[in-house]
Amino acid sequence: MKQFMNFINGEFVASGKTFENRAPTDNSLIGLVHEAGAAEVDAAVKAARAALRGDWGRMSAAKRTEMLHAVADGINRRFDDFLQAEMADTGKPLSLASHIDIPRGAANFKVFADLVHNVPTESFRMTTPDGGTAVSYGVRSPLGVIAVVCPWNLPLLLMTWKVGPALACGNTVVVKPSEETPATATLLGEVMKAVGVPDGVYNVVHGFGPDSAGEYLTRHPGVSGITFTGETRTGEVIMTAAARGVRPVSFELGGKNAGIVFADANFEQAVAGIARSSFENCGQVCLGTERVYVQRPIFERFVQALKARAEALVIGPSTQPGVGLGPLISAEHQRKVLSYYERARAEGATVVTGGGVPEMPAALAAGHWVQPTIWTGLPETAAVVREEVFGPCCHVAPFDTVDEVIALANDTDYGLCTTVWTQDVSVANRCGQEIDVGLCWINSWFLRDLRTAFGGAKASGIGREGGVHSLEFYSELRNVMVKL
Ligand code: NAD
Ligand code: 6OD
Repeated sequence: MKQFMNFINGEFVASGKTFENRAPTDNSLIGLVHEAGAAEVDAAVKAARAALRGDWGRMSAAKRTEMLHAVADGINRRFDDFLQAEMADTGKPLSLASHIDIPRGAANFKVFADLVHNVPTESFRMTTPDGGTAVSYGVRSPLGVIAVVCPWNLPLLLMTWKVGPALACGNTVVVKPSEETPATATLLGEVMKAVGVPDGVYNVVHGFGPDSAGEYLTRHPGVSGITFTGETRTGEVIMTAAARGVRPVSFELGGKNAGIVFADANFEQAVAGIARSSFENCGQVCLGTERVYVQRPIFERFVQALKARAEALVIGPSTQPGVGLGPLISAEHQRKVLSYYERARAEGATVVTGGGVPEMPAALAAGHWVQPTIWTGLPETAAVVREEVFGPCCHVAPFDTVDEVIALANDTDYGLCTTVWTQDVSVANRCGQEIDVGLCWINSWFLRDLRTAFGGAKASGIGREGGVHSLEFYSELRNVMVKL
């Protein structure tokens, strides 16, 4: 039986308490996860703190960069192991995991390792009151021990997106992967060890949130800062924990993102783009589109074309040829998504396609499958138009004017992202500047440049990561004033 152990101070550590890790595809048992209790979390934080004072703390920035490149190369060397582990834990299609999750998992180390060398700090020269001169300059130092609390939808990508810059800035980390997806964070421990990252720099504690590793870690006084990706209401709880000791937080939270298609858009590209943003990763992407607004002249045609795309998606396990839609992560999440499917119907939706569970072969019947689903005809007050479902579904509504659609897009507590499809540069830029989100994609979706700011407005997050913004969170900027 496969065992997913905690990784503390360079060693894999068992605990007296385990829980099952099951495959979303068929509910088969993948292995047992060793849940970290308060003692294991304390040991991990202490190891991380000690490492700050050890070889890692004394390491030159150049050597650290070399080491993080070696970590990326180590992931790439074991690409297939990471791929298999991610596919087993999530059930996502091989095409997705092999093109996005694992390559980005490696790239996150290289990009930030290189970036730290290319970001300047400020320097000022001034005349002092006695007529002399002083020069001041900034230096960045690590924040300390960073708690990295992760979700299950893009496990390696989202974890390394934070671990990469945290380590590049000289911090040490304690990672709490989602209880649903323990595998790739554990595997990364093996890579860290193999390439010689000093013990205690990268630690992993497994478990749940409340009364488990997540709570013990975020409450631990030895943690200097918390970076979290997950649900908005979990963010609220973690923020309370962070208040003790006034620890900084960086939060990437939920969304209810609008996709907007103007009548002048390249029709085929817009349909393909919205199909991707609504259904990719079985709709379990925080950046996904669950509210689609289409300009009236092309509304009916668009709905029919999106329906055709949804119905053409091959539903199945990761390695089945041509598969485009995997299962949801868990039975609990499947129940949640199906309850929204029910609610949409009860609130009067026209179900354009989907709305239930697909028929699957007997071997996969215990998996957490749902049909890609499109609704029309709901008021803006309907639950599936207001609340994050996190499933392969969207509501499509018509609109007439730019003012109207910007107001519709902004009528939400969330503010993560939007995807806008138009050929009109002025309209595109109005949307980019007037929709209250952290990220606006024009004629594209999930197109990433890791040097740019990433994060959400309103209830979708606190702070920005990416490029220099990551360095700002993961380091303390000190000012040194020299009287000459
Ligand atoms: P979640 O909030 O349930 O869990 C995320 C992590 O927090 C898990 O590791 C969990 O164990 C831990 N956790 C839960 N309660 C905790 C507590 N009280 N204290 C400490 N840790 C706790 O989220 P999820 O279901 O894993 O992920 C889906 C959610 O994440 C969606 O809302 C999605 O929009 C969001 N998300 C946002 C982004 C983004 O970039 N904005 C990216 C991915 C996912
Ligand atoms: O691409 C990224 O860096 C990122 N943070 C993606 C988030 C996806 C959410 O599900």
